[in-house]
This record gives sequence, structure tokens and C-alpha cells, in this order.
Amino acid sequence: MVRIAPSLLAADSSRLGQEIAALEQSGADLLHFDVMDGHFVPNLTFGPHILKQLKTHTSLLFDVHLMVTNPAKVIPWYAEAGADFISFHLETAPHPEELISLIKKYGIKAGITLKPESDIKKIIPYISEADMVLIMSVSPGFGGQKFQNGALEKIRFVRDNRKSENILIEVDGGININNAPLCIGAGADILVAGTSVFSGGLYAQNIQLLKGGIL
Ligand code: S6P
Ligand code: MG
Repeated sequence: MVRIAPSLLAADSSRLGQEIAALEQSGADLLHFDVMDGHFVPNLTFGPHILKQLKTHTSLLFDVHLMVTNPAKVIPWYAEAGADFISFHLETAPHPEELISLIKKYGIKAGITLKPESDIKKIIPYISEADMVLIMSVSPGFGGQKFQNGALEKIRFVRDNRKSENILIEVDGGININNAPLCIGAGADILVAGTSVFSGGLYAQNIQLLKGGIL
């Protein structure tokens, strides 16, 4: 079954510990932790110290999405703080294979991703080394954007080009109960969702609906 990764960007930042406990009780499968440096994207978010403290509030895995200009510099920071997955943008990496092995050296799953405007074929040389391909269905930087339908074709492309189902396909941005079934049908293994999980405060119901459940 598809896994749901609520994006902490959409949580109430003044009560992150409680939000995480509520997400765990509501059926979240992992936690999506967006790292933005104010340079690669026009926004700033969470540092490694926050990750380290949040780890003590949950047994859920942390799925760190680096939106930073220099991933080589910060991968060790987030790895040592307790990340379970770390994804980086190929646009920021002259030697992606080196970053994938750096992440794996920490015993962490390595993800590769691209902005929506980048050519998805750029993943091909690295797909077999990666543990996950993250398909961006919005431009990275902010939550609450509209899902870009072009992501569906990219999900299918990765599904058709991965050598093994152990290489996970994650989709991030604008996911809601209307497009979630399309992403799942195209081959998504993990859906990142911010707005649609936190909307109305009914986390368990929202997560169940995104998984295709009936209330
Ligand atoms: C986007 C970021 C995302 C957002 C995501 C989820 O820059 O990578 O992970 O948190 O867009 O939020 P929403 O509101 O689109 O579901
Ligand atoms: Mg993200």
C-alpha cells in the first residue's frame, strides 16, 4: 500500500513535538522534513538541531529533502542529526554518485530529485545506485501550490526505468484526494502531503483518504 509522508512545513511550528505525536497516532508512515537554504529556493526552513530534537518525539522515520545549493556540506549535519532518508537535487550536484555514497556511508537511504522543469532523463545514470527517486510535482520552495500534472508521466518514466521495486518513487507537492489515486496508479510508493494532511485538523481521516481508504 502507498505510504504517506506528511510535510512538516505545513505543521504548526510552535508545537512541532505535539504535531508529530498526533501524526504518528493518525497513521503517518514517515515524516517529510524540507530543508531550504534561502539560496537554491527562496525560503528558509529547518536546521539539523531541530531534526535531532524531533527524533526524540517519535519512532517514525525522517525523510529529509535537501533544497540547498551545497548538499555535500550539509549531508553530514542531517545524517548525524538522525535522518533516515536524505534526498538531494541533481541540479546542485556535479558528482551525484559521490553524494549517494556519502549518504549510504551513514547507513541512510539516498534519494535523488529534480525541479519540475528539469529533464527527468537526468536520473538515468544514477537510478540504480539510489534508494529513492523523488518526483517534484510543484516548484520547490513553498507548500500549498497546485499539483503539476506533468509529474504523472515522470512517475511512469521512473517506474518503467527502475531495475527494482526496491527503488522507491516518492511524489511531493500539491497532493490531494483527487490526484493521489492518479499518482498511485502511475506507480508512486510514497506521497508527501502538507496542506491536505493538516487541513481541518483531521489528520487520521485525511491520511486514510489519501491512501485511498473509505471513511
Ligand atoms: C515544496 C516542498 C514540499 C512541500 C510540499 C507539501 O517546496 O518540497 O515538500 O512541503 O509541497 O506541501 P503541499 O501543501 O504542497 O502538500
Ligand atoms: Mg519536499
